[in-house]
Amino acid sequence: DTVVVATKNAGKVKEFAHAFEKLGMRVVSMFDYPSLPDVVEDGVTFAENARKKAKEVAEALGLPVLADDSGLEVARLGGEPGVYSARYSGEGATDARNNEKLLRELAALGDAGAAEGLEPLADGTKLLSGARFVCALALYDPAERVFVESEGYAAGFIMEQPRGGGGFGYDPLFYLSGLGKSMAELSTEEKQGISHRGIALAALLEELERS
Ligand code: ITT
Repeated sequence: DTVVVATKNAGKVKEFAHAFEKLGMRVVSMFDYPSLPDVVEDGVTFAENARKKAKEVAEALGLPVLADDSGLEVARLGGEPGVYSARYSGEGATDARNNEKLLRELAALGDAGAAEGLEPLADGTKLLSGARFVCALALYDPAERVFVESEGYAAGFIMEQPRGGGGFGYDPLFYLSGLGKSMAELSTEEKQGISHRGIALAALLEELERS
């Protein structure tokens, strides 16, 4: 009834804890194992990094471990920051600095090459680019030496100004046109229903039920 998640991201911990609580399970994270060394995330894909995190931590603990590698792909930036989303603003990166850097990079493009269909919102807020969140999940069982993997995506737009106080990371800048809200304006429960992480987790649980 305990799931080990190989993450040191408090936002992810909160979302996994919420999801697994509904299944009667408790989540422990790398905050509970402070002496484990950080996994070097040098993969070129989300899936590769998720597998690496799950396997290294699972082998160190001798337990099945779930890992999440995720990020934001911005169309007008050619898919950046992608796998570099956590450290986009460099040494000492924080969510706030990463968001500032994202707005700076998009502002530097000016209106040139702006994607079509980016009408401002009703209050005049400009949309700067199409974007999507990606989440790759990997569950590794060190006894069986098998992976179960899944991916999830959430499509939206980058707004010129942040909105909402929920979520984490790039959520305040990520506008969901279907809901007319930013990802940071959703409750944890609502975010779970539509997010890259919620979708990837549902797929992983389905896969586990089949196997
Ligand atoms: P762990 O590796 O310890 O899990 P991390 O923050 O380094 O934590 P990643 O390497 O997967 O995790 O980087 C993910 C980054 O992508 C994260 O720091 C956010 O900036 C962004 N991100 C991922 N999921 C997000 C979400 O649901 N909402 C907003 N931003 C998200």
